[in-house]
Amino acid sequence: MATTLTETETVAAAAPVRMDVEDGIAIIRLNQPGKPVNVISAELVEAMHDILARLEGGGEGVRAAVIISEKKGTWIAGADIEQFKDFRTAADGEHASREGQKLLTRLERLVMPTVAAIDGAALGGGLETALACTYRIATDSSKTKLGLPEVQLGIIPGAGGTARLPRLIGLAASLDLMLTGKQLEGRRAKSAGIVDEVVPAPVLLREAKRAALDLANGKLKPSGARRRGSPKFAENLPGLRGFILRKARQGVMSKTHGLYPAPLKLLEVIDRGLDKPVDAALELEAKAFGELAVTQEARSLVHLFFASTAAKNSAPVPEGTKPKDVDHIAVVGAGFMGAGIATVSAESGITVRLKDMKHEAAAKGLRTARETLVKRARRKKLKPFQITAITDRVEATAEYTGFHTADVVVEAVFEELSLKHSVIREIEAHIGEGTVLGSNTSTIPITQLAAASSRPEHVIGLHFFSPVDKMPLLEIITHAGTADWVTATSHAYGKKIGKTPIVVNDSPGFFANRILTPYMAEAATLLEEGVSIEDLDRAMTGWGYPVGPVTLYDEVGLDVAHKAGKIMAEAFADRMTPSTVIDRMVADGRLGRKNGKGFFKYGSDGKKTEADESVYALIGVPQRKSMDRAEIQDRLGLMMVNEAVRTLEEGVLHSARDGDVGAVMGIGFPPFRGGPFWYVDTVGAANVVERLRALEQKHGKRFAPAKMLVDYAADGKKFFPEG
Ligand code: 3H9
Repeated sequence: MATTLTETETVAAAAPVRMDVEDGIAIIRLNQPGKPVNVISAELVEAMHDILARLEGGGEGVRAAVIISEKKGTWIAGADIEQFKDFRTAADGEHASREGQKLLTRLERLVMPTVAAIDGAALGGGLETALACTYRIATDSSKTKLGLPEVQLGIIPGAGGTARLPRLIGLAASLDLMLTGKQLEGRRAKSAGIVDEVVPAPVLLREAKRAALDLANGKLKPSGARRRGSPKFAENLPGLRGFILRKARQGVMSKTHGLYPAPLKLLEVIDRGLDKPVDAALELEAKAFGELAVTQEARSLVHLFFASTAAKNSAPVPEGTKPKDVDHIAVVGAGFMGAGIATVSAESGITVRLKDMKHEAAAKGLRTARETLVKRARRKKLKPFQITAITDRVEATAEYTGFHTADVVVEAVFEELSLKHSVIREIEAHIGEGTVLGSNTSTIPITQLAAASSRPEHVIGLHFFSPVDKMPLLEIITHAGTADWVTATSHAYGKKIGKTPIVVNDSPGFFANRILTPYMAEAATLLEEGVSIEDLDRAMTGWGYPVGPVTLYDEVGLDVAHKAGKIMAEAFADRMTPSTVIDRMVADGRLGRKNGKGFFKYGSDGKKTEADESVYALIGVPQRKSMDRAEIQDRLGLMMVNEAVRTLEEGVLHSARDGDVGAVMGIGFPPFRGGPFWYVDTVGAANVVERLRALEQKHGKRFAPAKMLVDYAADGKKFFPEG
């Protein structure tokens, strides 16, 4: 039965934390007023200290405590990232880290057992709070995610995570989590040894109270104590720890080229702290946290966090526009993209009709979708019946049956205007009045597609990126006649399937391909000038792109790049007219990785082996020429940045924020640079204009700075004046 300790024990309803005592157990309930999620803010820290002081006071019959959240979908989402923007010096960040550590050390040292009852996200400082508890129970809800994603914000865990996680689950397993920012659902967290039990959400509190009592009665042992003999002990063998750390460092360097300080610092902190008492390890952690929190890399990544969250949470439609619920969709075209769209939709609880012209093609798409779904579900450690429930959501068909109930239909047929026109007409004969008709095109203007439609206001572009289950961006393209509810519904659909949607206005190449094309065209020009394939790729991975432009040509397919390049050149001849390099490659039957013949050679397993030297003769370059890496980086990097600014100037983009999100999530613009607009703010518009002018003088008009850039430089303006 619930009894109230004293009047003061129950903190006022508006407080971020409330404590009630039920059957000798303190139930600490988190619910920050006015915030969408619980975050470790100064007020939460203060309120938790008050509660800990009461518990330390003893008496009152409290034998154990349970920490639970009253916010749907989150336990604790970590430190309040908003406060990072106020850090001016490393000392500010270090102070914040020490405050977090102090609170959690106090929690850890309570004489009574504590149980973290986790339903929803326990990320960063959230998981660190759970690690300071004696015992952890998570729910099996898909919203429950545990992880330390700090490196994705350019920092490291700062509230004890670097010290406590390796001591709980071992070095290799914790590095895997901390270096990747991976988030684990309940069952995977249990296999990893992070949580002790997984239960269904409705019984969480009951089970947490039971565990708390059992711990208090000595019937249950605290976490960690039962894990002796686990693989982490082998990690103390001489040489093994050094080997794990060296391997991890190599992995970081090959992925990041040393451009991200946080993962390297993380390895250093863990290496130096692992043999020390926890207090000394925390000292190292706080110092490193402070240093990292004020780096340009961290500021850019924090910018991206808020930019992408805002893009996800707001569509550019008049206030009050209601999106339709999206529970059932149909996809026309069961190829690689169509199957991918079906996969991510089914995974998010949507039922899908996957249609192709022939039964065999539809069945093949269905197989692809189901195989991917099973793989992903197994990784999440879902039970067989849950996997079946997901895969059963996709059905294949060669007819238009079931389309009349679809909330959204996505056509993902071959990229050809006349084909898409006839498919749009066919679809329209089978759908209801309230169905959104989305086209997964990457190049064809939506206005042209809508021209074939009897209800153009329903037509919208839904540009997915390949591979659909991995790429986080959905570029939504409206034409002048798209209805607001269609935009709102498409945005809501994108969010529901876990994508970050940006909405842009129709224009050749939309946003992502528009800024990619001149970058790729310039790469071809550099090849023609004699720069080697390797130098080009290395220069751009060295600037922070995940792959270089020449590799990208081969990956995308030279025929595809060729076709897209021609369409773009028609619209923007002054700066996107491609060199003859790609023409010659295609004429020689080189399509890239898909036919094992491109700028690179490929082994029988389809893996890239080395640059194909015979390409140089083919493209008419007898002699290689070495070029300063910074010059290559400027020619390519600024080409993209300049084009991005033009799209904002022309109103293709609704905001610089969307441009940063689209460039990073859609085409791999280096996240630590924050996106093209954030990059301009970082180095200054005047600096970018000056560099573009120098390139213009040397290489011609295609480098002429966008008017908006020139204006910003003249006025000293920023795209993000609030920082
Ligand atoms: C850290 O913990 C450092 C420590 O180690 C050391 C400390 C000393 N702060 O994403 P949503 C806002 S670093 C501030 O749409 P969902 C978000 O901006 C932190 N605000 O919901 C949005 O605002 P708005 C490590 C935050 O259900 C609203 O909440 N933690 C924070 O799709 C809803 O967000 C992370 O990196 C925050 N920590 O997903 C986790 N979190 O409504 C970051 C959210 O104005 N957060 N907001 O647009 C997430 O990954 C997701 O938000 C989460 C919820 C999974 C929690």
